Amino acid sequence: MGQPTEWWRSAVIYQVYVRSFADGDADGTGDLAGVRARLPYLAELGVDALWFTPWYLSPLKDGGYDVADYRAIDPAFGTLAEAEKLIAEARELGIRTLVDIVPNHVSDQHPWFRAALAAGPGSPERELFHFRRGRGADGELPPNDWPSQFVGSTEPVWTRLPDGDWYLHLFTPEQPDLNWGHPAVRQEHEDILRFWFERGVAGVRIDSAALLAKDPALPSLADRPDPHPFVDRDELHDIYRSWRAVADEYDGVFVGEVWLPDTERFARYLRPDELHTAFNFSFLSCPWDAERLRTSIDTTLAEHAPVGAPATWVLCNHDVTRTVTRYGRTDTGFDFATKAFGTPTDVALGTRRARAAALLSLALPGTVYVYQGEELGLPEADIPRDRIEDPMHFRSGGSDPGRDGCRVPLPWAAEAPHAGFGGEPWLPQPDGWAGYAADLQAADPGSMLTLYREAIRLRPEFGEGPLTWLPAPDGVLAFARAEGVLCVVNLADTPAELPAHSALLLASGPLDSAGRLPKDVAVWLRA
Ligand code: TEU
Repeated sequence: MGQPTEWWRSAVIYQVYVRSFADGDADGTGDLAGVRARLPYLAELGVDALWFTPWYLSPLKDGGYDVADYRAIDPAFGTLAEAEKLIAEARELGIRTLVDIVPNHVSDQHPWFRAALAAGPGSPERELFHFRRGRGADGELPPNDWPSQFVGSTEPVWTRLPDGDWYLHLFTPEQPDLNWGHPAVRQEHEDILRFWFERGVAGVRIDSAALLAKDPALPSLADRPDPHPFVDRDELHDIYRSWRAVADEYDGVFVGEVWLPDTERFARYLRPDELHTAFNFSFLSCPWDAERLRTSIDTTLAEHAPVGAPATWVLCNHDVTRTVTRYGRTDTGFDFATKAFGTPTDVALGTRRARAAALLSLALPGTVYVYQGEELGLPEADIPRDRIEDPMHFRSGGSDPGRDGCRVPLPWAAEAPHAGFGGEPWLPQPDGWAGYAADLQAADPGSMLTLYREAIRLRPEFGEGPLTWLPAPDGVLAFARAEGVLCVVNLADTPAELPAHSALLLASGPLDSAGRLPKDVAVWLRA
């Protein structure tokens, strides 16, 4: 027998967007009390860990990705003592906790930024950020031409202060970028990591992980600087090596939010002394197409193998269009650049495909992420324009619908007010939302929730072994894992014969009358 496998190499990790998960005090905002009350639900779902999007003190200008104090819980969500209880209670149920660290920027209400504003141009306080004089005769032009990292945003990444200095913010003006060339910034983040590891968290998700390091000259992109002045810079690897040393003291793990098209560059973050894992956005963005999915799976496995890191499989998160809606469209891929209001979708078709995609992703070797509500098959909600809060919408000049449609408070109980979420939800729940309620689905053997529960329960049958593709007709994905368990997904127009098997373990939908696998259905079989 070899060493027991490290838990994070084959885990199911559930993403909790606290604000919309469950509202314990009925004020319309989800909170830690709500999560604690629902821990039995999460245990029954069978997940190994929870990733909490930022729960720290924040003005919530970007859903908490604008942190004012990393060592305090936002009062809307609860207290630090409650977070500690939650971490301990989850652990008693066998569920680990990951927190979300946002190292690229802080809130403009963070004490460091307030001090920098007060201290004025040229002060040491301003060296913790990127303050510069502007271009032009009177410094009236921004220091460079960098584009916003909210894709589709037409807004500048520089804001000018009355004292004439400009400051850099790759996201909103309320999220000033930190200067990672400054030793105090590095020291502070290592302390923050320790603070949370000391409180029992098992891991950390790293927000915008490939963006923090900047070329100190802040050159304009028009001058074609090489390397890129703020994406994927080599200095990052040194930062993550020192973070890894901290994590290793606590057996902690990292998952990086690394959006990089270059697979070789991506894999560099996963070297043995850097991040344990990173999100697989190629799989998330991939259209519902057999060849494209197969290529994405093969590329993913091939890029991870040399560095010995497990792959992750992600279908959605708090930034992207919900799977059920996306898979029901003509264009089933995800791309920030093509998001638009009113894109038609066939939710029944999308749901059928999302069920098959759940079985596909849960059969693959590596770690799977489930975003809250994915297990309920929630569609993307249409948010009335006057209720949209997401800055991505406003910074696109109103053309991008933003990300609120995947952040609507969850339906828990069909008969309760606000579908059992709690108080009047901070984002409106669309008509019919109660029909997706967890209590209805728990009692329905054909529901998405039941499918997820069964799939997560059966997933260990696949073991830890590698994936082997089996011969299959065009449009059919069929693979075996070393333990002799098979996954077959039919994306072709015609029904497919099942390979020889001794048992059918799970199916995302019924087989046809001849026992064949219909279009957009997946099965797990024992060989
Ligand atoms: O998202 C990061 C993000 O939006 C960018 O990495 C972007 O996706 C990329 O540049 C596209 O090419 C994270 C959070 O998940 C998101 O909710 C926050 O709004 C954002 O960071 C800012 O903290």
